[in-house]
Amino acid sequence: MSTLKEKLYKKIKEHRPRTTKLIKEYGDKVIDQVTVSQALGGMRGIKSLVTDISYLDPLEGIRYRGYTLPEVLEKLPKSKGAEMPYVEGLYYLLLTGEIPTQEEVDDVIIDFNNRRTVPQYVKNVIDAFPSESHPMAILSAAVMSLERESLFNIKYKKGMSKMDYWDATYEDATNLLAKIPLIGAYIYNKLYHPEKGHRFCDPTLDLGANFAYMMGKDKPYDDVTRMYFIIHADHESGNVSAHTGHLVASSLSDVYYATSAMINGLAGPLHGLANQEVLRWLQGLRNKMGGKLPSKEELKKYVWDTLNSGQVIPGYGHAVLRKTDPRYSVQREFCLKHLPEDDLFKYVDALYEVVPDILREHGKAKNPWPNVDAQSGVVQWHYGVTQYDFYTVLFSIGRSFGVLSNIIWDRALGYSLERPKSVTTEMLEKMVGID
Ligand code: NMX
Ligand code: MLT
Repeated sequence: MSTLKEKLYKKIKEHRPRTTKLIKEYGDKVIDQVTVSQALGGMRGIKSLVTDISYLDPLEGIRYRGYTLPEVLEKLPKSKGAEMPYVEGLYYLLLTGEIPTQEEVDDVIIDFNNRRTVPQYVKNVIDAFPSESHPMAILSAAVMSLERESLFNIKYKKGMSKMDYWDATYEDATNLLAKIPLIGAYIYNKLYHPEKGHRFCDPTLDLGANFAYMMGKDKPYDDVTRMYFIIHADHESGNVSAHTGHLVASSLSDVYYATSAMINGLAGPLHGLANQEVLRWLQGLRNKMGGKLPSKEELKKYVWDTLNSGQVIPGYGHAVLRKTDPRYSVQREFCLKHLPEDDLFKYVDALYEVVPDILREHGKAKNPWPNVDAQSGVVQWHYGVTQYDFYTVLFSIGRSFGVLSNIIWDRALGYSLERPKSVTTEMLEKMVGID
């Protein structure tokens, strides 16, 4: 058993009695109530999911296992000369709640390297897609095609004990996490650089550096990759992608079904696809300006024109956050250090000066501040990943780390099949006294 798996098992055994006690002794305690607006309005804010992997405070932003993003980036081990930590170290933190030592991360890196093979049939599935297909559709299908590898399914058919579900799920999840960056790079090269062909992975490199290598990108794209995957990994459990992954896995569908479903949820423009929408919108602005930096008045007009035509401002607003997203700030810091003169970065910075006030004046969005997606495309664009359809694939790879860590813990704690109750409109009317 690997050091990570051993530590995880220890944590699982320690944690199980806490969940059992809560259900047995406090099962009837009320922790929230549901209003009509919540039932009709996307269940916003209802406390009905439990996760220990991350927590989102509306004013502070995300914490992974109690650590803020700046703390995570500072504390996790890094390779020599790197600015950003190993993604493998993040997996250790999300699963165990502990910051790993260099030795513990090295162990995870070796384990990931041993699992880094993408079967030919997955490449055939990717190659069979027409080249105009959206990379998210290809990614979802490629992950789905791997389903036949599920150890959970093989063991389930043989009559595995519930107490062992986490183990087979851990194996499936770690296999998928080791492979999904390779799948992403394969899709990128197939769609956008078929003339260059595909690179095999380099076993001497960690996940972030190997992804950069397979994408054909030089330094500091390895750090961009690490930063990108780490900041996108988790955002507690109620967001569409994390919730979809959890929901599908709750029926004991294996991690391949659950991850493919999570990818499909992330592909919507109100969720992960917003990062590509931001770039499309910024390009629209740049074209309008003929490449020059717009004045404040020109920017305001562009923002108002977008709102007045009934569209949302992509990269702004949030269902939970009520401040600037710390994921935006982490990327902004990176841009200030590495690409302060980048044109698009200047556009994004200038928009930050005008959009919040306009959204306040517009009076609809509860949160006028930028979210993660307002900055993320700019960094990719700067390093030559200008095919913005691909940005949500990068988000998906990062998000897989959080979603799969959650699903392993769901299995370990025996979380139930998810099945909330619905009512009809007529019932709702009766409940509030409408005849
Ligand atoms: N631009 C214009 N209108 C907005 C915006 C925005 N950026 N954000 C919210 N609103 C509107 C929203 O459409 C709704 O209008 P209506 O009453 O006509 O339906 C109203 O403000 C109230 O919405 P909220 O309660 O503030 O936001 P909600 O929780 O429903 O939705 C988002 C959250 C993120 C879907 C929403 O803010 C949005 O559409 N933002 C733009 C898209 C985006 O950046 N999504 C990425 C989110 C982060 N991620 O990566 O997933
Ligand atoms: C996310 O990262 O999932 C988004 O910010 C959306 C959310 O948290 O609702």
